[in-house]
Amino acid sequence: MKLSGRNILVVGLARTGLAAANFLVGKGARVSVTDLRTEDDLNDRIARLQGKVRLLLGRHREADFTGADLIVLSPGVPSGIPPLVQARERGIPVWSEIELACRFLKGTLIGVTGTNGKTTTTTLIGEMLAEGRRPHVVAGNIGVPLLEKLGEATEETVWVVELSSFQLETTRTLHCRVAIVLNVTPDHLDRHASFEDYWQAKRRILLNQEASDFAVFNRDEPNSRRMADGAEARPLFFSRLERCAGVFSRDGTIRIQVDGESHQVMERNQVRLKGEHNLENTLAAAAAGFLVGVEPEAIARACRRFAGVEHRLEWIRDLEGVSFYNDSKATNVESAAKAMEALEQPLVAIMGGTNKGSDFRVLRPLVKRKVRHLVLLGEARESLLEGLRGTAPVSEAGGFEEAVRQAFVEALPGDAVLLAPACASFDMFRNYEERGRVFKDLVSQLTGGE
Ligand code: UMA
Repeated sequence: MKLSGRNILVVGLARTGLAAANFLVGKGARVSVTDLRTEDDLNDRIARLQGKVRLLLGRHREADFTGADLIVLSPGVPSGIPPLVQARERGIPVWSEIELACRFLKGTLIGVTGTNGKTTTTTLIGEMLAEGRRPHVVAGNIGVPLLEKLGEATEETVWVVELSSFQLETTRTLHCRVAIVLNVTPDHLDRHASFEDYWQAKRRILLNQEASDFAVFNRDEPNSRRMADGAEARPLFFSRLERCAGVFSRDGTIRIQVDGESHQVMERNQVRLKGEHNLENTLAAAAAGFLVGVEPEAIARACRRFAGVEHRLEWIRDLEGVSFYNDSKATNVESAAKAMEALEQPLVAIMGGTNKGSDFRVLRPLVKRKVRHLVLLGEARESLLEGLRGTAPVSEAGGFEEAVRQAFVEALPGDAVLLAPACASFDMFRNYEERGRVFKDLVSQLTGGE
């Protein structure tokens, strides 16, 4: 599609919208941006717009949508809002920023999706490519819009792109050389009509793949595994439980087995990341690295070195024998459970935020087994209280400062205080990153003797 002179509406002016608007201006399009937030709220973003952009702020007007030749949607904007429905009914294409980028992308694409572990896996693949001295770009849902990075790529570039269901929903021409589906468990059910709908959105990562491409699934997780049925690409698997065609961990060793090639990559206990879920992420990353030609030695070096990413089981400090961990990225029940499982110590868990339609009762056995004390806060406080009643002693906090103080008071030497909200952050923060940073600051300020 020729963009020059076209009337293009960008919906949402945060990271994605800003990158999309600037890219489109550069292509000579006539760009408008609409956002529910007002000019005052968006000052810093507006200042970073390069060139002439029409601002339609404070609300979404149907006429702005139906008058466009193309709409580029930020992932945080639900694709079912009425003006978008109207526009679609009139045949106006609605694209994600990923879709727009795919049309200009040079190089090899590794796509990573799944409910949990995407960012860790994406980052680790990047580390493997760095160890293998391959030119690469890490982008996508990880926080870096693809469009921002297009200029850096050549035919040699390997793109490692984290893809969310929201991004995949409005993507059509994506073509991954290697597609990875880590796991699919209930999440974002406030946005997707049903779990099946969410699963179908995730499955779009396989779009346009051919028999010479690869699709990598989690053999140990049924919703990922069943995606292999009907995949056009070569299906491969990763497993921490059994031997399989792909990458697996057995007898304390991580191995690759593809097309009769067999490599012993490393000892399992040399992987620096903690937790079984991170072993899965490591195996998936190793599969991707290997399939684009990174040597097993380079894969192993990256796994020995990689200490994880911010806001995922991030150790902050020890104080009076209590360890503090930030897992602000645990925005759903499943990821909160994984964080709790990964730590060996008894836990004081801080939970709460915006509920995304989760059923907290599934956490009951785990909380009962691992959590000494629960500190609840935010909008989801009541639902959490209801869902976890009787599993552990509970205190409620009015805000994060109080929550951190209460958690420290309740913790005994040898315990870990873990922020694993199982909720989104939007009731109190702009995003999970901000929540994590506030938590870390508060923890750093604790002085002991409390
Ligand atoms: N807005 C509207 N109309 C609406 C709703 C929102 O105008 O109906 C506006 C808001 O006022 C705001 C803007 O849209 O100004 C927000 O857009 P956005 O939420 O898409 O924000 P971005 O900064 O562009 O971030 C998005 C992803 N956000 C979401 O998917 C919610 C980021 O993923 C991603 O890193 C970034 O693009 C770059 O690709 C974050 C995330 O939470 C990390 N992702 C979810 C997850 O991982 O679970 C999917």
